[in-house]
Amino acid sequence: MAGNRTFTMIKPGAVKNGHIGAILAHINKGGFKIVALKMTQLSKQKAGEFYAVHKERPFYGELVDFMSSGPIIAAILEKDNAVEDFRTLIGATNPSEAAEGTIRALYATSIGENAVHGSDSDENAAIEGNFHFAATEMC
Ligand code: 3AN
Repeated sequence: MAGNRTFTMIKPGAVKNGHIGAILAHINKGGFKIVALKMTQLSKQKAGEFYAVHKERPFYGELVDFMSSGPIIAAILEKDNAVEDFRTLIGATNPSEAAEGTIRALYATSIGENAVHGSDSDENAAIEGNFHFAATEMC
């Protein structure tokens, strides 16, 4: 159903720092149901494709290098108003501007290494979910 799913990644920094369990618990406590989940590592090429929309931005190379630097957790989440509510749960892109108690305020170390990704529209949530998961991997 449109509007009730979003896509997230727990980024390499948060995985490396041991925050997978705490972040998944935070997501569940926020009312999201996990309907697809995997641990994987993006190649540079795949990370570049995922963030192609940012190709012209000055941080693109750094972003691709970071996102392919170690394992990530990819997940599809379900809740009414999923995209907007998840962006509220994770907080602002820059952790120094993220509201208290949000995932980025708690677990991000910088604007580049900001703990989690959250889709910015229903359309991108579907594209990003399909980028990482086959239909048989989604419940
Ligand atoms: P969000 O992830 O909050 O939607 P976007 O789409 O503007 O933010 O940026 C995508 C990713 O690019 C961010 N999650 C972050 O990792 C990285 N990024 C954004 N702005 C910067 C920046 N000024 N310097 C370094 N990395 C950045």
